[in-house]
Amino acid sequence: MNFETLCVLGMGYIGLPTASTFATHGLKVVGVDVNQRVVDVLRNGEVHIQEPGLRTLAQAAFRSGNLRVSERPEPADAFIITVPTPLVGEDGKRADLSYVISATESIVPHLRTGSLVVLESTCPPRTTVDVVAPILARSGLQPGTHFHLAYSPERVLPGQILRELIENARVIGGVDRASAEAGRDLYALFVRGDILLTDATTAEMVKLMENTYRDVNIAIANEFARLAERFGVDVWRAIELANRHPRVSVLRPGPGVGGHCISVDPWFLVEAAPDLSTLIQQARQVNDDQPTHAMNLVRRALGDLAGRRVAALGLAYKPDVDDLRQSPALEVARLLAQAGAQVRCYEPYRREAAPAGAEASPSLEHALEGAEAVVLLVDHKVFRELDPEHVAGIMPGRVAVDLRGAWNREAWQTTGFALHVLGAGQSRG
Ligand code: SAJ
Repeated sequence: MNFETLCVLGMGYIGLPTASTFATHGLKVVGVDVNQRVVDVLRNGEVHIQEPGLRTLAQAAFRSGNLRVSERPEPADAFIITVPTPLVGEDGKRADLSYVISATESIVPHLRTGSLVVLESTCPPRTTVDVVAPILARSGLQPGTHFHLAYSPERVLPGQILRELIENARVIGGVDRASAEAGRDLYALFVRGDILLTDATTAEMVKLMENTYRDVNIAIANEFARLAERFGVDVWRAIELANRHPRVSVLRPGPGVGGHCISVDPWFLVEAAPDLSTLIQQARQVNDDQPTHAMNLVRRALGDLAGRRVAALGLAYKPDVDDLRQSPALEVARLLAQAGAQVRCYEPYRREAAPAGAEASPSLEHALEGAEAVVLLVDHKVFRELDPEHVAGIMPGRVAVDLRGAWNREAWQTTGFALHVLGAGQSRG
């Protein structure tokens, strides 16, 4: 199939890079967002998302004349839906499909015979066939008969989106074979990784399996860390040794799992089939409990938290990003403050950020001033390379807690710090 025009609905973390990449590969693209502020920012040639290389790419796309933004969709050969599917509900664990539904509805008047519609938003299994297809059929055209309909998950890692968008293997699931092939023809414009065709529901499940697999594997690493603390074993060394087995690859323990993907997506499977997903639910529970475990580690290191001055380094959900969504680091800092500690947070990518009850520090030095303990919450590069001598020159206390297994133990200990590392049990011989 040949494509000349494309309409991308949702100019977020995925939609904007996707629209820009198609535009720089020759398609005439309209990027649609219902948020007027987003449209205004983009119309001014700026971007509202922090992602390496994105500003340059988007500006090149605008300059080429191939990318425009609009508040509403327009007729096009293909439509890609990249809107959020947040968790809602009383327990906060149910997928909110309202953005997917309204984006789909907004396409209906513009559908033509031979159009292609691709859903990229992460959704519970069967959303493409049970939710999207019936809405599009209101046009009088039938998916698979008059137009093509497919699901294709994005799989890019925040921080490396532009490269992974092009290089990663791409799964495209059609409601019929012709739909999958039409999707392949579209993404082949820029994807250099393999393009793998399947049906729509399999493609939805693949996405959820990928992130659930990672969540469950991080949960077991976190549980290993707790067990190691009990048995007087250093989990970091134990993992290193276990990973020398040719078929074992244990992930890294830490203060929990955050971000808008891995801590969210497993719930889409749980919601769809709670009776069949006990392991997935348990893993979520382990990872959600991990900030409390981390807070207790700091409590043990200091003896008591009430009134104690703590410097918390990093709030982002993972290293070297500015994203605080569902961040376990933020939660640990909040729990420390709630337990009575006087917490100063320093997040180099978001200097104004601090959870309720804690103070935001504009600099590392400000956070360390007067601190009795320093806690490494996120292993940003600047923190991994922190010189304990420099730290010791500023803070009066000599307690350090490493929740990421990132600091050189000898260096910190020889500087006089009592270093407590998550998962490193005190050896009893
Ligand atoms: N984490 C650990 N230990 C580890 C690895 C990660 O505690 O060994 C924590 C991180 O600190 C972070 C969380 O897990 O809080 C998630 O980070 P991540 O880097 O594993 O993943 P995300 O959420 O940034 O991106 C994931 C990716 N999925 C997989 O690697 C299977 C990405 O490819 C997906 O596109 C993205 O989710 C998404 O949008 O779904």
